[in-house]
Amino acid sequence: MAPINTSNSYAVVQKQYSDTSELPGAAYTTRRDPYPSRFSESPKKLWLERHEPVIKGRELSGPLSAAQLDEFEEKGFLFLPNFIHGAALEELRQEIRKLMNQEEYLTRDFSITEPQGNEMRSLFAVHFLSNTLKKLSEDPRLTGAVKQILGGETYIHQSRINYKPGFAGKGFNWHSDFETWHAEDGMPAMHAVSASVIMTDNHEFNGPLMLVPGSHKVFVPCVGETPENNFRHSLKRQEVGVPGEQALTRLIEKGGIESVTGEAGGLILFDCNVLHASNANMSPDPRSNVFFVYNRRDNACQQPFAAPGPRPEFLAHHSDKSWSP
Ligand code: 6CS
Ligand code: FE
Repeated sequence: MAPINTSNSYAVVQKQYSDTSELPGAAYTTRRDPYPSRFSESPKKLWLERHEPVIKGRELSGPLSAAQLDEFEEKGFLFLPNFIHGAALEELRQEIRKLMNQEEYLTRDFSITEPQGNEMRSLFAVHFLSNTLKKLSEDPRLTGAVKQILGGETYIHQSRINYKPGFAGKGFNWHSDFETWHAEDGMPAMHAVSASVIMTDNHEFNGPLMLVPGSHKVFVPCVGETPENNFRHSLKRQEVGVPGEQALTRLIEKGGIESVTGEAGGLILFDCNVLHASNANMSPDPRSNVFFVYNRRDNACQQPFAAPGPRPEFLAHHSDKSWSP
């Protein structure tokens, strides 16, 4: 295995939340962090190497072909058009409409409204709110693909519906999900994958997902300490955990930017560390998708690596614990 980077330039500027942990066992008090982030000043290196392989279950049989696994390994994502269609798609779209129209969710912390406005932007923990979505998250075509990628048993770390209403839906800044899950949720290593089923057509103008192919192969430490209760702000507009422009520029020079456009019912599988973002919805057509994040069971979250305290469970589920509103 490649050596862990312990460069002093990182150690001095990163607040060692882990060192102040009062937890018994003290496993966290001396833990080294291979993926340090949330620095108070710019780290010397633009990125660090990734330690985990991207594809860990190549030998397992499953729905993904060798060529699809190669593409995922190389680019950090894969689009499978027409994953759901016909009556099944219509049933899901109705279920999502029903969930997004639940008035009583609007005032709850697991529903996130637009930065300016009252429209629901994200609804979390949806596999616990809806049996239909739980069933979708257990679809053998999904769990089979996830197993080929991660190579072991998984649980759902996070689930959500994202919704960008026509004209009003705002975008998401560039980020790696793993950077947040590691810093704020204590996810130790890169053994997670996101599955996003697009529930509306995604086109150039309604704010489709944009990704930087190949960016998942490195870890970009970010500048900016994590404020207390950062999630209250970051889910509306992420400001910490956003890579610097120099790193972004270099990675985009190498890999470019790809947006995923396609018809409702398509599936995007993406690595937990691939850099991604999306623009505001400038069209009349709403854009929505449902996300499940699968994390390998042996990679269960610990104490956060770079945040004052853990986030609420609706953002970071425990492997063997159910959740209810
Ligand atoms: O906070 C999270 O878990 C997810 N949401 C945002 C806006 N960024 C990081 C991660 O994708
Ligand atoms: Fe994300």
